[in-house]
Amino acid sequence: MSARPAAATARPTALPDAVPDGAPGLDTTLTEFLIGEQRKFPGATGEFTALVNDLRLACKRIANVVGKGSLAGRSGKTGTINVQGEEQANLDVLANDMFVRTFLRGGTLAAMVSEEIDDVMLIPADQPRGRYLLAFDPLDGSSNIDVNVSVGSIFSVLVDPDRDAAVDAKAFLQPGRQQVCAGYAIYGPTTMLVLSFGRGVHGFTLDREIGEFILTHPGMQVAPETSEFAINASNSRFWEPAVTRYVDECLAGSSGPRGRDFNMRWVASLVAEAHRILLRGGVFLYPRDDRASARRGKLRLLYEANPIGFLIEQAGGRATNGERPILEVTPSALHQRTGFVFGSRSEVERIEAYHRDHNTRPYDAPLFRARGLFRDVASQG
Ligand code: AFP
Repeated sequence: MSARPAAATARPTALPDAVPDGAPGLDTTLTEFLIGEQRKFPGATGEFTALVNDLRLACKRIANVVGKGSLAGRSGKTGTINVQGEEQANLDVLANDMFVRTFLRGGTLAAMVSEEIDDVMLIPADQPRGRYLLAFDPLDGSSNIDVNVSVGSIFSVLVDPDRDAAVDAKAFLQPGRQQVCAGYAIYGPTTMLVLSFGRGVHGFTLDREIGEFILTHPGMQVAPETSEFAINASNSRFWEPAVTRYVDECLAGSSGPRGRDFNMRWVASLVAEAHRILLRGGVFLYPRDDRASARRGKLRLLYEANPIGFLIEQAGGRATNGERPILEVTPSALHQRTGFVFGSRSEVERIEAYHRDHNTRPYDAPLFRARGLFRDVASQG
Protein backbone atom coordinates (compact mmCIF):
# COMPACT_ATOMS: atom_id res chain seq x y z
CA MET A 1 0.00 0.00 0.00
CA SER A 2 1.53 3.25 -1.02
CA ALA A 3 1.84 5.91 1.64
CA ARG A 4 -0.49 8.91 1.17
CA PRO A 5 0.95 12.35 1.69
CA ALA A 6 -0.09 13.89 5.03
CA ALA A 7 -3.15 16.07 4.62
CA ALA A 8 -2.19 19.72 4.58
CA THR A 9 -3.58 21.63 7.53
CA ALA A 10 -6.70 23.44 6.24
CA ARG A 11 -6.16 27.16 6.39
CA PRO A 12 -8.83 29.81 5.73
CA THR A 13 -8.24 31.34 2.35
CA ALA A 14 -8.63 35.05 1.86
CA LEU A 15 -11.04 35.98 -0.93
CA PRO A 16 -9.08 36.39 -4.14
CA ASP A 17 -7.78 39.84 -4.89
CA ALA A 18 -7.68 38.70 -8.48
CA VAL A 19 -11.32 39.80 -8.99
CA PRO A 20 -11.31 43.47 -8.03
CA ASP A 21 -14.50 45.50 -7.74
CA GLY A 22 -15.33 47.03 -11.07
CA ALA A 23 -13.69 44.30 -13.16
CA PRO A 24 -15.58 43.93 -16.46
CA GLY A 25 -18.83 42.06 -15.87
CA LEU A 26 -18.34 42.12 -12.09
CA ASP A 27 -19.42 45.62 -11.12
CA THR A 28 -21.38 46.30 -7.93
CA THR A 29 -24.98 45.20 -8.25
CA LEU A 30 -27.94 46.90 -6.58
CA THR A 31 -28.27 43.79 -4.39
CA GLU A 32 -24.69 44.12 -3.16
CA PHE A 33 -25.17 47.84 -2.63
CA LEU A 34 -28.31 47.23 -0.54
CA ILE A 35 -26.59 44.58 1.58
CA GLY A 36 -23.78 47.06 2.22
CA GLU A 37 -26.29 49.76 3.24
CA GLN A 38 -28.18 47.37 5.53
CA ARG A 39 -24.92 46.41 7.29
CA LYS A 40 -24.47 50.03 8.33
CA PHE A 41 -27.45 49.52 10.68
CA PRO A 42 -26.74 46.49 12.88
CA GLY A 43 -30.34 46.42 14.18
CA ALA A 44 -31.86 46.47 10.69
CA THR A 45 -34.59 43.86 10.13
CA GLY A 46 -34.28 43.75 6.34
CA GLU A 47 -37.74 45.27 5.83
CA PHE A 48 -36.37 48.41 4.19
CA THR A 49 -34.10 46.34 1.94
CA ALA A 50 -37.13 44.24 0.95
CA LEU A 51 -39.05 47.41 0.11
CA VAL A 52 -36.26 48.68 -2.17
CA ASN A 53 -36.16 45.24 -3.80
CA ASP A 54 -39.87 45.60 -4.58
CA LEU A 55 -39.28 49.08 -6.01
CA ARG A 56 -36.68 47.53 -8.26
CA LEU A 57 -39.08 44.78 -9.32
CA ALA A 58 -41.96 47.17 -10.06
CA CYS A 59 -39.66 49.36 -12.16
CA LYS A 60 -38.26 46.36 -14.04
CA ARG A 61 -41.79 45.19 -14.83
CA ILE A 62 -42.67 48.65 -16.16
CA ALA A 63 -39.39 48.98 -18.08
CA ASN A 64 -40.21 45.72 -19.81
CA VAL A 65 -43.58 46.86 -21.20
CA VAL A 66 -42.44 50.43 -21.92
CA GLY A 67 -39.45 49.01 -23.84
CA LYS A 68 -41.71 46.96 -26.08
CA GLY A 69 -43.52 50.09 -27.28
CA SER A 70 -46.30 49.36 -29.75
CA LEU A 71 -45.35 45.67 -29.72
CA ALA A 72 -46.87 45.41 -26.23
CA GLY A 73 -50.24 46.44 -27.68
CA ARG A 74 -50.72 48.92 -24.82
CA SER A 75 -50.42 52.30 -26.56
CA GLY A 76 -53.19 54.87 -26.63
CA LYS A 77 -55.65 56.25 -24.11
CA THR A 78 -58.09 54.44 -21.87
CA GLY A 79 -60.84 57.03 -22.29
CA THR A 80 -60.90 57.47 -18.48
CA ILE A 81 -59.93 60.53 -16.44
CA ASN A 82 -57.80 60.25 -13.27
CA VAL A 83 -58.16 62.18 -10.01
CA GLN A 84 -56.06 64.98 -11.52
CA GLY A 85 -58.61 65.49 -14.30
CA GLU A 86 -56.10 64.12 -16.85
CA GLU A 87 -56.88 61.52 -19.47
CA GLN A 88 -55.19 58.24 -18.58
CA ALA A 89 -52.98 56.38 -21.02
CA ASN A 90 -53.26 52.58 -21.05
CA LEU A 91 -49.69 52.42 -19.82
CA ASP A 92 -50.48 54.75 -16.87
CA VAL A 93 -53.04 52.24 -15.67
CA LEU A 94 -50.83 49.22 -16.35
CA ALA A 95 -47.83 50.79 -14.60
CA ASN A 96 -50.05 51.64 -11.63
CA ASP A 97 -51.28 48.03 -11.47
CA MET A 98 -47.68 46.83 -11.55
CA PHE A 99 -46.73 48.94 -8.53
CA VAL A 100 -49.85 47.89 -6.62
CA ARG A 101 -49.47 44.20 -7.46
CA THR A 102 -45.77 44.22 -6.53
CA PHE A 103 -46.34 45.83 -3.13
CA LEU A 104 -49.60 44.23 -2.11
CA ARG A 105 -47.98 41.08 -0.79
CA GLY A 106 -44.50 42.41 -0.04
CA GLY A 107 -45.15 42.91 3.68
CA THR A 108 -43.25 46.20 3.80
CA LEU A 109 -46.06 48.76 3.36
CA ALA A 110 -49.02 49.90 5.40
CA ALA A 111 -50.54 51.92 2.53
CA MET A 112 -49.90 53.52 -0.86
CA VAL A 113 -50.87 56.71 -2.65
CA SER A 114 -50.68 56.96 -6.44
CA GLU A 115 -51.19 59.70 -8.98
CA GLU A 116 -53.70 57.41 -10.65
CA ILE A 117 -55.88 56.65 -7.59
CA ASP A 118 -58.10 59.10 -5.69
CA ASP A 119 -57.64 57.88 -2.14
CA VAL A 120 -55.19 56.03 0.09
CA MET A 121 -54.84 52.34 -0.81
CA LEU A 122 -54.55 50.23 2.32
CA ILE A 123 -52.75 46.92 2.37
CA PRO A 124 -55.63 44.41 2.80
CA ALA A 125 -56.14 42.96 6.27
CA ASP A 126 -55.25 39.44 5.08
CA GLN A 127 -51.78 40.60 4.03
CA PRO A 128 -48.90 41.46 6.38
CA ARG A 129 -48.72 45.18 7.19
CA GLY A 130 -45.29 46.80 7.05
CA ARG A 131 -43.98 50.00 8.59
CA TYR A 132 -43.66 52.15 5.46
CA LEU A 133 -45.89 54.37 3.30
CA LEU A 134 -45.28 54.68 -0.44
CA ALA A 135 -46.37 57.58 -2.67
CA PHE A 136 -45.70 57.16 -6.38
CA ASP A 137 -46.30 58.43 -9.88
CA PRO A 138 -46.21 55.13 -11.81
CA LEU A 139 -45.57 56.65 -15.23
CA ASP A 140 -44.58 60.30 -15.28
CA GLY A 141 -44.48 62.10 -18.62
CA SER A 142 -46.80 59.55 -20.18
CA SER A 143 -47.84 62.01 -22.89
CA ASN A 144 -44.33 61.34 -24.25
CA ILE A 145 -44.79 57.61 -24.57
CA ASP A 146 -46.41 57.47 -27.96
CA VAL A 147 -43.57 59.55 -29.43
CA ASN A 148 -40.86 57.37 -27.87
CA VAL A 149 -39.40 60.01 -25.54
CA SER A 150 -38.09 59.13 -22.07
CA VAL A 151 -40.63 58.62 -19.29
CA GLY A 152 -40.21 57.39 -15.73
CA SER A 153 -41.62 56.30 -12.38
CA ILE A 154 -41.15 58.49 -9.29
CA PHE A 155 -41.47 57.28 -5.70
CA SER A 156 -41.28 58.55 -2.14
CA VAL A 157 -41.11 56.44 1.04
CA LEU A 158 -42.22 57.66 4.48
CA VAL A 159 -42.47 55.88 7.82
CA ASP A 160 -46.00 55.13 8.99
CA PRO A 161 -46.31 57.55 11.95
CA ASP A 162 -48.64 55.32 13.98
CA ARG A 163 -48.45 51.59 13.42
CA ASP A 164 -51.34 50.90 15.77
CA ALA A 165 -53.80 53.19 14.06
CA ALA A 166 -55.57 52.70 10.74
CA VAL A 167 -53.74 54.60 7.99
CA ASP A 168 -55.56 57.59 6.53
CA ALA A 169 -54.58 60.50 4.29
CA LYS A 170 -53.15 62.40 7.27
CA ALA A 171 -50.39 59.82 7.71
CA PHE A 172 -49.01 60.83 4.30
CA LEU A 173 -49.07 64.57 4.97
CA GLN A 174 -45.48 64.76 6.20
CA PRO A 175 -42.92 67.32 4.98
CA GLY A 176 -40.61 65.90 2.32
CA ARG A 177 -37.67 66.22 4.71
CA GLN A 178 -39.03 63.11 6.46
CA GLN A 179 -38.68 60.85 3.43
CA VAL A 180 -36.51 57.80 4.17
CA CYS A 181 -36.09 56.91 0.52
CA ALA A 182 -36.83 58.72 -2.72
CA GLY A 183 -36.00 58.02 -6.30
CA TYR A 184 -37.03 57.44 -9.84
CA ALA A 185 -36.64 54.99 -12.67
CA ILE A 186 -36.03 56.49 -16.10
CA TYR A 187 -37.09 54.45 -19.12
CA GLY A 188 -34.93 55.92 -21.88
CA PRO A 189 -32.34 54.47 -24.23
CA THR A 190 -31.20 52.73 -21.05
CA THR A 191 -33.28 52.04 -17.95
CA MET A 192 -31.80 53.55 -14.79
CA LEU A 193 -32.80 53.56 -11.16
CA VAL A 194 -31.67 56.62 -9.21
CA LEU A 195 -32.03 56.36 -5.43
CA SER A 196 -31.32 58.14 -2.20
CA PHE A 197 -31.74 56.84 1.35
CA GLY A 198 -30.56 60.18 2.74
CA ARG A 199 -26.89 59.33 2.27
CA GLY A 200 -26.13 60.69 -1.20
CA VAL A 201 -27.63 59.82 -4.58
CA HIS A 202 -26.66 56.74 -6.54
CA GLY A 203 -27.55 55.70 -10.08
CA PHE A 204 -27.88 52.10 -11.29
CA THR A 205 -28.15 51.04 -14.93
CA LEU A 206 -30.21 47.98 -15.88
CA ASP A 207 -28.05 45.35 -17.53
CA ARG A 208 -30.77 43.69 -19.60
CA GLU A 209 -28.73 40.57 -20.26
CA ILE A 210 -28.39 39.61 -16.60
CA GLY A 211 -31.56 41.41 -15.47
CA GLU A 212 -29.80 43.32 -12.69
CA PHE A 213 -29.20 46.98 -11.92
CA ILE A 214 -25.49 47.83 -11.77
CA LEU A 215 -24.04 50.77 -9.82
CA THR A 216 -22.83 53.04 -12.62
CA HIS A 217 -23.26 56.52 -11.09
CA PRO A 218 -22.18 56.52 -7.42
CA GLY A 219 -22.40 59.80 -5.47
CA MET A 220 -24.20 61.89 -8.09
CA GLN A 221 -23.72 65.65 -7.63
CA VAL A 222 -25.58 68.58 -9.20
CA ALA A 223 -23.10 71.07 -10.69
CA PRO A 224 -23.36 74.22 -8.54
CA GLU A 225 -23.32 76.58 -11.55
CA THR A 226 -25.14 76.26 -14.87
CA SER A 227 -26.04 78.07 -18.07
CA GLU A 228 -28.99 75.82 -18.94
CA PHE A 229 -32.61 76.31 -17.90
CA ALA A 230 -35.82 74.39 -18.55
CA ILE A 231 -39.29 75.90 -18.60
CA ASN A 232 -42.42 75.63 -20.73
CA ALA A 233 -42.20 79.09 -22.33
CA SER A 234 -45.67 78.77 -23.86
CA ASN A 235 -46.98 79.73 -20.40
CA SER A 236 -44.90 82.93 -20.24
CA ARG A 237 -47.88 85.30 -20.36
CA PHE A 238 -49.15 83.78 -17.09
CA TRP A 239 -45.88 83.84 -15.13
CA GLU A 240 -45.22 85.73 -11.93
CA PRO A 241 -42.80 88.68 -12.21
CA ALA A 242 -39.91 86.83 -10.56
CA VAL A 243 -40.02 84.07 -13.18
CA THR A 244 -40.44 86.49 -16.08
CA ARG A 245 -37.43 88.47 -14.90
CA TYR A 246 -35.28 85.36 -14.50
CA VAL A 247 -36.10 84.02 -17.97
CA ASP A 248 -35.78 87.48 -19.60
CA GLU A 249 -32.28 87.78 -18.18
CA CYS A 250 -31.30 84.31 -19.40
CA LEU A 251 -32.63 85.08 -22.88
CA ALA A 252 -30.79 88.39 -23.00
CA GLY A 253 -27.60 86.29 -22.73
CA SER A 254 -24.23 87.95 -23.00
CA SER A 255 -25.77 91.32 -23.81
CA GLY A 256 -27.98 91.29 -20.66
CA PRO A 257 -27.33 91.58 -16.93
CA ARG A 258 -26.09 87.98 -16.64
CA GLY A 259 -23.28 88.66 -19.10
CA ARG A 260 -23.31 85.15 -20.57
CA ASP A 261 -25.41 83.05 -22.94
CA PHE A 262 -27.89 80.45 -21.69
CA ASN A 263 -29.28 77.38 -23.38
CA MET A 264 -32.88 76.16 -22.98
CA ARG A 265 -34.38 72.63 -22.78
CA TRP A 266 -37.93 71.31 -22.29
CA VAL A 267 -38.72 67.58 -22.44
CA ALA A 268 -42.12 67.74 -20.66
CA SER A 269 -41.04 64.73 -18.60
CA LEU A 270 -40.01 65.63 -15.04
CA VAL A 271 -37.91 62.50 -14.69
CA ALA A 272 -35.95 63.24 -17.86
CA GLU A 273 -35.35 66.86 -16.77
CA ALA A 274 -34.27 65.81 -13.25
CA HIS A 275 -31.93 63.18 -14.70
CA ARG A 276 -30.28 65.69 -17.03
CA ILE A 277 -29.83 68.14 -14.16
CA LEU A 278 -28.31 65.47 -11.90
CA LEU A 279 -25.86 64.56 -14.65
CA ARG A 280 -24.82 67.94 -16.03
CA GLY A 281 -26.47 70.68 -13.97
CA GLY A 282 -29.22 73.06 -14.98
CA VAL A 283 -32.32 74.59 -13.50
CA PHE A 284 -35.95 73.47 -13.94
CA LEU A 285 -38.97 75.69 -13.39
CA TYR A 286 -42.62 74.72 -13.34
CA PRO A 287 -43.78 77.75 -11.38
CA ARG A 288 -47.30 78.43 -10.25
CA ASP A 289 -48.88 81.00 -12.54
CA ASP A 290 -52.11 82.91 -12.92
CA ARG A 291 -54.02 80.33 -14.98
CA ALA A 292 -56.91 78.92 -12.99
CA SER A 293 -55.44 75.43 -13.44
CA ALA A 294 -51.96 76.36 -12.24
CA ARG A 295 -52.46 78.93 -9.48
CA ARG A 296 -51.03 76.38 -7.10
CA GLY A 297 -48.59 74.97 -9.67
CA LYS A 298 -48.94 71.91 -11.85
CA LEU A 299 -46.69 69.29 -10.31
CA ARG A 300 -47.80 67.16 -7.38
CA LEU A 301 -46.04 67.68 -4.06
CA LEU A 302 -46.18 64.17 -2.59
CA TYR A 303 -45.00 62.03 -5.46
CA GLU A 304 -43.28 64.44 -7.86
CA ALA A 305 -41.78 67.51 -6.15
CA ASN A 306 -40.88 65.89 -2.80
CA PRO A 307 -38.95 62.88 -4.13
CA ILE A 308 -37.18 64.90 -6.82
CA GLY A 309 -36.46 67.67 -4.28
CA PHE A 310 -34.97 65.07 -1.91
CA LEU A 311 -32.64 63.70 -4.60
CA ILE A 312 -31.59 67.18 -5.69
CA GLU A 313 -30.78 68.29 -2.12
CA GLN A 314 -28.94 65.04 -1.46
CA ALA A 315 -26.88 65.73 -4.58
CA GLY A 316 -25.95 69.23 -3.37
CA GLY A 317 -28.53 71.16 -5.42
CA ARG A 318 -31.51 73.18 -4.25
CA ALA A 319 -35.29 72.74 -4.58
CA THR A 320 -37.96 75.31 -3.73
CA ASN A 321 -41.56 76.33 -4.34
CA GLY A 322 -40.26 79.89 -4.85
CA GLU A 323 -40.66 80.94 -1.24
CA ARG A 324 -39.22 78.07 0.78
CA PRO A 325 -37.39 74.77 0.38
CA ILE A 326 -39.86 72.28 -1.06
CA LEU A 327 -38.90 69.72 1.61
CA GLU A 328 -40.12 72.06 4.37
CA VAL A 329 -43.67 72.35 3.05
CA THR A 330 -46.23 70.44 5.12
CA PRO A 331 -48.71 68.99 2.61
CA SER A 332 -52.40 69.64 3.17
CA ALA A 333 -53.83 67.14 0.65
CA LEU A 334 -52.75 63.91 -1.03
CA HIS A 335 -52.80 65.25 -4.57
CA GLN A 336 -51.75 68.81 -3.72
CA ARG A 337 -50.04 70.73 -6.51
CA THR A 338 -47.09 73.05 -6.09
CA GLY A 339 -44.86 75.45 -7.96
CA PHE A 340 -41.47 73.78 -8.29
CA VAL A 341 -38.01 75.09 -9.08
CA PHE A 342 -34.90 72.96 -8.66
CA GLY A 343 -31.37 72.40 -9.84
CA SER A 344 -28.00 74.06 -9.59
CA ARG A 345 -27.74 75.89 -6.31
CA SER A 346 -26.66 79.34 -7.54
CA GLU A 347 -29.51 79.66 -10.07
CA VAL A 348 -32.19 78.43 -7.65
CA GLU A 349 -30.97 80.90 -5.01
CA ARG A 350 -31.20 83.68 -7.59
CA ILE A 351 -34.80 82.70 -8.45
CA GLU A 352 -35.70 82.64 -4.74
CA ALA A 353 -34.18 86.13 -4.36
CA TYR A 354 -36.25 87.37 -7.33
CA HIS A 355 -39.38 85.99 -5.67
CA ARG A 356 -38.58 87.92 -2.49
CA ASP A 357 -37.77 91.04 -4.48
CA HIS A 358 -40.94 91.03 -6.57
CA ASN A 359 -43.24 90.47 -3.64
CA THR A 360 -42.88 94.20 -3.12
CA ARG A 361 -41.60 95.58 -6.43
CA PRO A 362 -43.24 94.93 -9.81
CA TYR A 363 -41.11 93.88 -12.76
CA ASP A 364 -41.65 95.52 -16.13
CA ALA A 365 -40.89 92.66 -18.51
CA PRO A 366 -39.00 94.13 -21.47
CA LEU A 367 -38.80 90.91 -23.49
CA PHE A 368 -42.07 89.14 -23.00
CA ARG A 369 -44.17 92.18 -22.19
CA ALA A 370 -45.83 89.64 -19.92
CA ARG A 371 -49.09 90.10 -18.10
CA GLY A 372 -47.68 89.42 -14.63
CA LEU A 373 -49.77 88.89 -11.54
CA PHE A 374 -48.93 92.30 -10.10
CA ARG A 375 -49.91 94.12 -13.26
CA ASP A 376 -53.23 92.32 -13.41
CA VAL A 377 -53.93 93.37 -9.86
CA ALA A 378 -52.90 96.96 -10.64
CA SER A 379 -55.03 97.16 -13.78
CA GLN A 380 -58.05 95.80 -11.97
CA GLY A 381 -57.67 98.49 -9.29
P1 AFP B 1 -47.86 63.81 -18.03
O1 AFP B 1 -47.47 62.66 -17.13
O2 AFP B 1 -49.32 64.05 -18.07
O3 AFP B 1 -47.22 63.73 -19.37
O4 AFP B 1 -47.28 65.13 -17.29
C1 AFP B 1 -45.92 65.26 -17.12
C2 AFP B 1 -45.64 66.33 -16.12
O5 AFP B 1 -46.34 66.10 -14.92
C3 AFP B 1 -44.15 66.46 -15.84
O6 AFP B 1 -43.44 65.27 -16.00
C4 AFP B 1 -43.69 67.54 -16.80
O7 AFP B 1 -42.61 68.28 -16.27
C5 AFP B 1 -44.91 68.40 -16.96
O8 AFP B 1 -46.04 67.60 -16.65
C6 AFP B 1 -45.05 68.94 -18.36
O9 AFP B 1 -46.12 69.79 -18.39
P2 AFP B 1 -46.50 70.66 -19.72
O10 AFP B 1 -47.04 69.68 -20.72
O11 AFP B 1 -47.53 71.64 -19.19
O12 AFP B 1 -45.26 71.33 -20.19
